[in-house]
Amino acid sequence: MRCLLSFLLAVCFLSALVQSLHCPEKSEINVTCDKAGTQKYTLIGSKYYFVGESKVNWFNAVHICRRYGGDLATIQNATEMHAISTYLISLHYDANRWLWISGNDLVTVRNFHSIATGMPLTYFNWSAGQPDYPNLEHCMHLWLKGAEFKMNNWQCNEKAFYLCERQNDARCWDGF
Ligand SMILES: [Ca+2]
Repeated sequence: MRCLLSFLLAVCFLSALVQSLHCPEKSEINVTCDKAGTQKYTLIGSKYYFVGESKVNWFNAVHICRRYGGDLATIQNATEMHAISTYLISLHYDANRWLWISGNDLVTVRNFHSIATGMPLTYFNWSAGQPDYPNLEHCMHLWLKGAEFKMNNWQCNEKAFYLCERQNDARCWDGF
């Protein structure tokens, strides 16, 4: 009897171990923050995002994303850009659906940084002729141009929808 119990415990332990090693990513997660309620994020490519359904200026979009455990999206490479564009098109988002993202050159004109990471942006997918109006348009958004969503700079106090990305809980750590 004791042997059988030990055997069963061992099986349980091993199956739990295997399960923890094989951890399939969920297609959606629910994030709950204090007083802000629960926000559903959807896996798009390798990150979780949600699209804001209200039109707000860029500064307010920064606040709203953070309130729900996210940041305005920082698109870091062509793979992420393509995944987001494909997803937005699958939702039938059209050329009227402009979405704020994290890039801005509010500090130094033409030196775009992410408000989420504080780092200079290294990937851009500007639409033709962008960025323009260097002293007027300091905040970045996505818009549908032709067959895909691309980047534009626009006036930060204008109102648009927004794309939030789940915050990385382990963004920084002690290295000393
Ligand atoms: Ca522009």
